[in-house]
Amino acid sequence: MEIYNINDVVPFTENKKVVFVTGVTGQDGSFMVDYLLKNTDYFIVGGARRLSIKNHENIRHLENNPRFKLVNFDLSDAHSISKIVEKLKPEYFINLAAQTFVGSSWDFPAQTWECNTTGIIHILEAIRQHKSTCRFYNAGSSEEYGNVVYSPQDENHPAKPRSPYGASKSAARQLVKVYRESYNLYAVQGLLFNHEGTRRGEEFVTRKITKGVARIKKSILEGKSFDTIELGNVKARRDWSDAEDFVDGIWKMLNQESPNEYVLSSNETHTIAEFVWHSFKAADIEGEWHGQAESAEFSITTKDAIKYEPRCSVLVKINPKFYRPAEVDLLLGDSTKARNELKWEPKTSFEQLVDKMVKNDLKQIGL
Ligand code: NDP
Ligand code: GDR
Repeated sequence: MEIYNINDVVPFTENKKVVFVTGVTGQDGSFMVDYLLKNTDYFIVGGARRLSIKNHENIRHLENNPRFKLVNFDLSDAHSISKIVEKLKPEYFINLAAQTFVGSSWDFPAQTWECNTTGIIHILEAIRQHKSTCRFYNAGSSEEYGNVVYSPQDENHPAKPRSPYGASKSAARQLVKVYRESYNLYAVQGLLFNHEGTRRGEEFVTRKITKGVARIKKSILEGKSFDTIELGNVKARRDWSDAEDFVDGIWKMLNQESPNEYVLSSNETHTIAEFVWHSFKAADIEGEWHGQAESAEFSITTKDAIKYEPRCSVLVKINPKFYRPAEVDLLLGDSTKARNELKWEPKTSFEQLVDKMVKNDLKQIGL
């Protein structure tokens, strides 16, 4: 899909009310664009980086949509962000772009901060200067709770981040609040717990598992041996929901009488080990965990197991290279405030989410 320069996109938006969404090549950004095209009449401009190899998989279906255009956007460039707001004068600016991978944030702490924190200053300044009535959403994260002091975590839980990523989101939340209070901007940062789906990046643990399950299922059906899935800490607990449910919550946050902070979560927590079990189950492969810590393994228990060589009975094993320098052991959200005030609630259960992701990955490899 063509990525326009800002001056070239302006003629498409003349006399139209615009929503500007960033991170549209990613999971949430692409689902947000779909949601807005379906539920509103706005013209949507998506922000994307020009890369040498295009990664437009999640937005390919929007190629010929007359209400959607892509513009060059990078969180690290204050000048271009300012120009985008000045020229588009959007009604809403929804920032879903970020350095999103917690694991990488130890390898690239400064770049993580530049995108996730300094980048937010660039956006807030652009809005303040060029369109102060523009409603701004920034994607916040339960990672800011980190080393939790109580469960479940609500909007009042203190920030105790455990990664450069968590720290960058926590600082951004303070900046959004400061600009909201100093300049009377409608600027909100949601506190979103993990959300997944068919467009989830392949490095995140849920998609890594569901893709691995599909690959193994295919090998089993073809009678071939397969490589075991390798994971890090499978005891960590996460509060997982469906990303498609969350974009509705974000839009509701942006359309209240006054701006406020909200947690979005399923209010359930599950270990990575449970996610593994449910994923294989969704592909009709039954297995069980045995062993402890680095020797833990998940192996086939179905009657079919006897058909395979012993080396093919292990489906998942632990590889310490996936451990993080510091771990967030437990996340469990309390989204009561959003459920009461926004009249929002997730529609997809944990089991339905796992099933949907596995079925999607099976379909992608022709099963
Ligand atoms: P993804 O990793 O799927 O997408 C991230 C997007 O950000 C991609 O489109 C990526 O573009 C873009 N991006 C990265 N760096 C830059 C940059 N310097 N300039 C412009 N664009 C950039 O993330 P999600 O959709 O899962 O997350 C959306 C937001 O929500 C993020 O802020 C994330 O931190 C936050 N969040 C996500 C949660 C989740 O569970 N999914 C939970 C809580 C918060 P490219 O394709 O070019 O790399
Ligand atoms: P998270 O998601 O760090 O919660 O951040 P991720 O899926 O990367 O990790 C979740 C948990 O799984 C453990 N884990 C592994 N993780 C990955 N990626 N790969 C593995 O092999 C593996 N094995 C075990 C991790 O240690 C961790 O405990 C996501 C992102 O979407 C953030 O942008 C967002 O802010 C938070 O969710 C809320």
